[in-house]
Amino acid sequence: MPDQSPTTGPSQAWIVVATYNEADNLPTLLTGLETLGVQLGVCIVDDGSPDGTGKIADAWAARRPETATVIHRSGKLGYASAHCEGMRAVLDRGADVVITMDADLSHDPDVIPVMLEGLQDADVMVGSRYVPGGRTENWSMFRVFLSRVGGGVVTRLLTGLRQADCTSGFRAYRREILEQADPWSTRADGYGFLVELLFRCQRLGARITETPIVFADRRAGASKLSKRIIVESALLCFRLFAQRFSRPPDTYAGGAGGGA
Ligand SMILES: Nc1nc2c(ncn2[C@@H]2O[C@H](COP(=O)(O)OP(=O)(O)OP(=O)(O)O)[C@@H](O)[C@H]2O)c(=O)[nH]1
Ligand SMILES: [Mg+2]
Repeated sequence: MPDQSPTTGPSQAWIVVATYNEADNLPTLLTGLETLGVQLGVCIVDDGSPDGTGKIADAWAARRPETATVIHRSGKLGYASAHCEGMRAVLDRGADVVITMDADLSHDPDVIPVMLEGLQDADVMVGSRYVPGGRTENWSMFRVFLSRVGGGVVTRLLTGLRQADCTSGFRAYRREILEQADPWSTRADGYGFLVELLFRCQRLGARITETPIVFADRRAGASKLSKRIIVESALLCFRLFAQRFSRPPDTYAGGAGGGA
């Protein structure tokens, strides 16, 4: 049932943060969001983290009932479905902009005002590690290779995506494009979800802009990236390749770009 509590007021930008065992990181992230000086709603989707992340989120949100909400799920149900639930919840609360970011401090909240500004002329803003000014810090050679070749070159070749960073989870979407791209119908579980969502936005003709980010590797907690998620993402790219030629591009009334 949709949450009927009050919303954030005129700006109506909500952040969706998926968390699983981020107790060492979440307090720092929340402080960073609070000190931004931008009015934002925050929705945390926690999957019953054994380390107590959900309790930290509850205590923080209890002090801000109008601008924070926590969704508790019964167990680790996946990155993609956590984002889908969070997106649904904040749209139900009236969000006109939805921002997604990770809780592990890899995404710097200071980029959020830049993204909001960018949405004046775009439907989707991607926090990009691979445009001038962007970079990754302290990543292993394997992660750089996987991200730049698998998530970059190969993904772009197969899907027709035009962005330098197709797998960044730090993004801002206008409400209308998100609703039309329908993230809730994707089958991906891991970061393939991000590729599929961007693919749909591009096919809809959305204006997609990248802004540079410095992506710091997590210092605390464990990565949830698994072999299964990597394989899933690779297979998904082939499915999207087939879709490019088997289905006509959708169109988005608010967009100005072309299909994939
Ligand atoms: N609710 C929920 N959150 C998740 C799940 N898997 C990952 N997350 C969160 O999603 C965000 C990204 O996950 P990460 O583990 O950082 O994955 P990654 O960024 O690909 O990998 P590393 O940065 O190397 O750790 C973090 O905030 C995680 O806590 C999940 O199954 N459920
Ligand atoms: Mg991470």
